[in-house]
Amino acid sequence: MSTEDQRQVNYQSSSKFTGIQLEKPTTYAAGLPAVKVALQHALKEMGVTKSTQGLFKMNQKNGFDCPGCAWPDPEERSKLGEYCENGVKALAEEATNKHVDAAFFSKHSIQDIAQWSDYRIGKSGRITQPMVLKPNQKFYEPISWEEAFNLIAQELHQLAHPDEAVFYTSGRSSNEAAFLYGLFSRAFGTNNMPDCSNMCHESSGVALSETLGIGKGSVKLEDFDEAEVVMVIGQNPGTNHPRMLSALEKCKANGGKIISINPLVEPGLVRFKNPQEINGIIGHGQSLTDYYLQVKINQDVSLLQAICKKLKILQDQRGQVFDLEFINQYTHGYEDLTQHLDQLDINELVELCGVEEALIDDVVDLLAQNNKIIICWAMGLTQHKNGVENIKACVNLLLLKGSLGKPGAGTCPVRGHSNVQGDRTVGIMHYVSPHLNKAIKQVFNFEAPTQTGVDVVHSIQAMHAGKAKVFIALGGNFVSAASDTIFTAEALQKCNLTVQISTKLNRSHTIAGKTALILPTLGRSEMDLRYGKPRHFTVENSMGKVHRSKGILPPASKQLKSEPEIIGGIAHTYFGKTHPVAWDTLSKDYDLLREKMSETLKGFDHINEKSKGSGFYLPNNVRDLDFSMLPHQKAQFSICKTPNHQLKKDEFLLMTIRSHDQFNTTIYGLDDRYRGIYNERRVVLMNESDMKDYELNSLDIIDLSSHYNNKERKVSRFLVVPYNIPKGNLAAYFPETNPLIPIDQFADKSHTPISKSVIVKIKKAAQ
Ligand SMILES: Nc1nc2c(c(=O)[nH]1)N[C@H]1C(S)=C(S)[C@@H](COP(=O)(O)OP(=O)(O)OC[C@H]3O[C@@H](n4cnc5c(=O)[nH]c(N)nc54)[C@H](O)[C@@H]3O)O[C@H]1N2
Ligand SMILES: Nc1nc2c(c(=O)[nH]1)N[C@H]1C(S)=C(S)[C@@H](COP(=O)(O)OP(=O)(O)OC[C@H]3O[C@@H](n4cnc5c(=O)[nH]c(N)nc54)[C@H](O)[C@@H]3O)O[C@H]1N2
Ligand code: SF4
Ligand SMILES: [Mo]
Repeated sequence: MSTEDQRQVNYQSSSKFTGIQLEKPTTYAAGLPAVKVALQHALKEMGVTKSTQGLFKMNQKNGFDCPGCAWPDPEERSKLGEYCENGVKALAEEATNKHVDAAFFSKHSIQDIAQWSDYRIGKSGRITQPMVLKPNQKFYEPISWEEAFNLIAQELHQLAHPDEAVFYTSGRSSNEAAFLYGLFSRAFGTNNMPDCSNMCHESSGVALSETLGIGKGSVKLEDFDEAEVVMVIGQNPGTNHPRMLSALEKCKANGGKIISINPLVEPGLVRFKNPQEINGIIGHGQSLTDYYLQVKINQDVSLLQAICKKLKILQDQRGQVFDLEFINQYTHGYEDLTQHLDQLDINELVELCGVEEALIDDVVDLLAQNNKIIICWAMGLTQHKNGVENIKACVNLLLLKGSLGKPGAGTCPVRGHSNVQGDRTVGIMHYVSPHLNKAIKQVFNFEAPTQTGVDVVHSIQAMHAGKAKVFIALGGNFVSAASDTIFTAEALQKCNLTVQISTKLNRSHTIAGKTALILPTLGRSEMDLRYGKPRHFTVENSMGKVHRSKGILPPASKQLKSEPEIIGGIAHTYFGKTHPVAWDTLSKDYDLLREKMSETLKGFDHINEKSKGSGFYLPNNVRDLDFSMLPHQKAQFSICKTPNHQLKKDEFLLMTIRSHDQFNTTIYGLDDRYRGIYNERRVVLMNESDMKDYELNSLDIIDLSSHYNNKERKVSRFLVVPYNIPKGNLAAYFPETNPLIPIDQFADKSHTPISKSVIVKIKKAAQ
């Protein structure tokens, strides 16, 4: 039997239904149900002692950073616990008592595991020892760390060129691990460092760099206390950044107003019952959104243009609407933008975005009167063909209002993974940073490569074409997270070697290269000991603050290594003792590693000292209104193209989103509680009038297909759920629908897959 036959596995989640129940969407987020569900998850996965220990230290100054999202911690931490329901789920998932060991792998072949749902795969538990899948084998076997490092070094030595290796990073790695990993990739000779942010906030990074000179947001958490208006665009914080609701609550209490822009009315944006306060649990909670604009998928630019055009009309009539002083002093391109706004047809914009004009007028009045404005956004803006322009349209509005570089105002791209921003700061990127290369030469005495590397989509294409042959992943679940699942799986299977440095079992462990390794690592919450003493590392939150994190729970197994130790082990074995970088020492002595980081990276000086307590902010030019690094030494207005999807009669725009019970490809449970969908993930949310047109009833079974460049991609058997979503739009969960997203459909400039606007057709299936 050939390798291909032996290794034939399922690339997708199981298509079995799990017993759906529908209820009305809830009218608020959190409250008592959130506390109940969080406790259930904690006790089920970790037991009483570990739950108590873990939750007591999560997000506390002397504890560990929540492994969930990147939302920052307030200066004063709540004594009732500084975490949310989904933070508890993230911890429970990581600190689970369930383990995947050699006995597990000898019982289940990769074909067996691949038949399971993502939920079942993930719930198998923590991986406890290094495992290898040898060529033509179906079962992983134990391997020693030394043998594993030798195997990797051997495969890397065999490559004809360093660009035949790919070093992927997911955003949960510490600054220390990511720095060392980036250093190794560069010492090895390649910038092939695709990163989960390529699928995530890359569009934000590109747009903000081009317009404001820094790829990060400008606001601090305290700015929410002072903001007069907060706009939440393309983001579902009730599920994905739950403690952001406390910041919105506080903003409201101080008289601020909230505008939400989203095709779905997300309950978490409507009302919040703060579970950290008694009133939140027993009372009615705080209403959040004042103006809910139910925009059509990918029509945010039309809506923002309509808003800016109407503001411009008011400015022309009565002045005092735009901050002309700010515009004169700090911006470039105002004339071009206003000319462009004048040319746009307001009726067309209103029609395209699908929002009632009277509501737009109310929002315009509010924005005209205030200038402390924060705009928050996430995947609803970044994951489109025009993802970069979506964000530039937000920046235009902030620049017109002078809402940057002052308290209560600014940009707030809300990051996903808990250290995705830090990973980029410390050097995980596929493009060349001349400054970093120069610093590496000075500090480590080697020449870093000057050739641009591949990002996620281009690394997949390179592996598929046989141009890249070794794939190493520092965390993540590449096959399920990337677009075009089948193509991505084929790409990985063509590799000579795939290496997954992981905490938990996931689908990517079943999609193996000719040889595959699983290298198990410590999680955030676990004690990282050296000579019996606990070590800490550092992370950066969504607002650019770097602070310490120290795990306190007993590790899932004695055989686990920390991420820096694994990277150091690979590098030391590959380079030997004579290399200018002391890989072995650096990977074990984090203080020394941090000293090297402070010599190499901007803003990291004295990091060992400064990261204590609540940490320190990295430099941010927007906060200082310094745009000297931009071509005109000023912040840049942008002309954005109005999106106009010319859909055929039988086509829909599909957005692939998260349910309340998942963290990316990790499925915590089967309920999307706020949206009222229980015990099922294979659903498509659909407008009732579209259902009528297609003669579909609630819970009818449909197949979905996409047709790009004459290729049909298909996913089968999804249940129709009637939902309040604009006509012509659909929503379904990721990663089940990733096979529909073509590998070559991504955002201009940022290359982020178009996960939120996939053109699809639907077809009724056998019931
Ligand atoms: N519990 C939990 N927390 C998480 C994650 C998780 O999976 N689970 N993932 C983490 C990661 S990596 C990330 S990046 C973030 C993701 O956080 P989000 O971006 O909030 O996640 P999504 O579910 O992708 O939701 C996107 C939102 O955008 C809306 N949307 C879709 N298309 C459009 C559009 O065209 N215009 C507008 N205005 N809105 C649109 C959707 O209706 C949805 O409300 O969350 C992080 N936190
Ligand atoms: N269709 C569609 N696709 C999407 C998205 C979408 O909205 N729609 N969102 C995209 C986004 S925003 C993102 S960020 C990507 C996410 O892409 P990834 O980051 O690749 O995926 P995750 O599901 O977060 O990875 C989970 C795995 O990481 C491992 N892990 C967890 N913690 C640790 C740790 O501390 N160390 C190590 N080494 N491993 C760990 C575990 O083994 C776990 O199974 O997916 C993208 N894909
Ligand atoms: S908001 Fe994010 S970081 Fe904070 S506890 Fe919840 S999941 Fe963790
Ligand atoms: Mo993300």
